[in-house]
Amino acid sequence: MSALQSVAGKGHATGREIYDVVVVGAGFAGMYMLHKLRGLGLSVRVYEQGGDVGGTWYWNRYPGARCDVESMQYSYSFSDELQQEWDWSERYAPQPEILKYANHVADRFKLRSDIQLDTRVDRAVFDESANSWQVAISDGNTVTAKHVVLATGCLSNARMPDIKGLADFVGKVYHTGHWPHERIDFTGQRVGVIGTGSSAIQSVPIIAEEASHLTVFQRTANFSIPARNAALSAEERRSWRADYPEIQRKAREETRNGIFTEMPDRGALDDGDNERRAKYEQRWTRGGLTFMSVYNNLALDKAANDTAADFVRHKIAEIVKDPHTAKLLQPNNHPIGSKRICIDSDYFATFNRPNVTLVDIKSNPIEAILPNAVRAGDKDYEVDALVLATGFDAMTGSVAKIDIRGRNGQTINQKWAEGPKTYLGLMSAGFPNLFIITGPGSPSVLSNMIVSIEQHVDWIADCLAWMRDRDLVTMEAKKDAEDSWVAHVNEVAHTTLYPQANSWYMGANIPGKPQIFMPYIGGVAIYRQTCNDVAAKGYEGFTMSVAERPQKLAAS
Ligand code: N01
Repeated sequence: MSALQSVAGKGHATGREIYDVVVVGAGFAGMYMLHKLRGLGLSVRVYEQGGDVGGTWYWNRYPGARCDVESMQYSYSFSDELQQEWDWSERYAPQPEILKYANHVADRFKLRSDIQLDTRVDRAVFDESANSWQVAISDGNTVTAKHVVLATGCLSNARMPDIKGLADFVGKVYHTGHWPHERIDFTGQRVGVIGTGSSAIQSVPIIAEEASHLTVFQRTANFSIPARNAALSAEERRSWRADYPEIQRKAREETRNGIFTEMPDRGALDDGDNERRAKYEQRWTRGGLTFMSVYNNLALDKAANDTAADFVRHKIAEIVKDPHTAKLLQPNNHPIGSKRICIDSDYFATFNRPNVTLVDIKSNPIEAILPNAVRAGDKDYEVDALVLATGFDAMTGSVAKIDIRGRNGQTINQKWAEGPKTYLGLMSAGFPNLFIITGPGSPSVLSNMIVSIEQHVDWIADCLAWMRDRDLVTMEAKKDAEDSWVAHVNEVAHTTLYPQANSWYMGANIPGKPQIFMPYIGGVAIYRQTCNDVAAKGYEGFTMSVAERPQKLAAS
């Protein structure tokens, strides 16, 4: 019997359970990980902090929340039956429908029996003598697992801003990333929204329809492209489905961002003004994230990027009637796309409404929140409710919340004090048998998350099967392989315009967080090939050890 098969355990934790794998999180990553590992015959326990499955789509219930990747591409590809039977209703699915899909997957693949909801993983400590993890969970139990997979999500740790007086505000305070489950009715209320990222850009138009007055506090103007959301017809769904295998193969193997679209073969400066404008116009009219893939050098060449940025600034000036407001809404301190580009439905037009005010808190920062107002630039803006659309401690935040201790008691937070260090975004040296799905150092947030999640889950499952076949009990990233990968991630990032923005990709939104470009920007196709090559070479760059023998074998 293999080392992995020799451990078993199911059911509710009683303090004595031993699992092959503990998975942290039951979002899209955790659910698929469970499904794959079950297929290998491993015993798996998934712990989920939320009251149900769905991860980011469980928490982000703010008005207007919907995906910015088209629904037909924001779908699992691992089951043809699932793809054929699920009907998305709109081009960009709204949050309730995505959550319904997550629940459908949980039921269809009978995942729930191995998922323990309302349970936080507080601590995971590697026991070097037993080559296993001791995982302490919020119900008071500690379980043992040979492997731990962090499926904790990249944008899961909602960030409350540190603003003086916030605790004294007498009205309701909501965070977009932690929205209540019941519908919030803003009818007749004066509402303040702080932040103008994707979450605000989606929620502002909806809140404006209900509120008696909406005040939007903007520190940084953002680029946003119209979503052009619409109902999906049966014919559109049919035509996607007919070509699904090829569409998905191309998205996985040929694109940078895991989204199937035309591949640009020209740079922005290769076209004359009129031709370029016509192409931008066509993409603006079509809507969506593919605006940025009209040319192949928008992320690389500032002069090329300026042509796209100018186009969008011009559009904002056309839409927004008040010239002062239009000027404030025009982004001017970062290249377009270097912060996550936003996708909206009538965001800019919302500022033409008489009940909406934009306040520039770049020039006049918020001084304090008063019991019934926001004070900025010596002026008090009275509000009855506050919406904090202030984002997340991205990529590392949900890992950092868990007290993870690897070899010699080193914590992951100590190891990552100067920025996350991983090999391929999958493992961190000194933390054997601990995998991260879509971790820092992998394409993750720069890609269609479903594509990246499936790639990581498949790779991890293949790796565990490979280990089992060889009676290997531990796997760990080698420090030199990790150092080279971290340097590579950084080097590739700096060939692009991305590091020029103070973005959450850089950790710049969290005071004191090291400013390192966290995701891998080389693209999903190259990255997948790299991971496959590593596996084909016997997991090059990783150290493995065999069962019942402390000595290590270099698998490579
Ligand atoms: O968060 P953000 P988000 N005082 O960090 C401001 C994904 N997502 O939740 O830019 C005042 O982008 C901050 O200002 P600044 C998507 O990947 C996807 O909107 O730091 N303002 C900024 O304006 C996205 O990128 C979808 O100057 C403060 C805003 O708050 C990511 O999640 C939908 C402040 C935060 O913007 C995060 O988006 C929603 C302070 N103290 C989200 N602190 C879709 O799929 C922060 N801000 C469509």
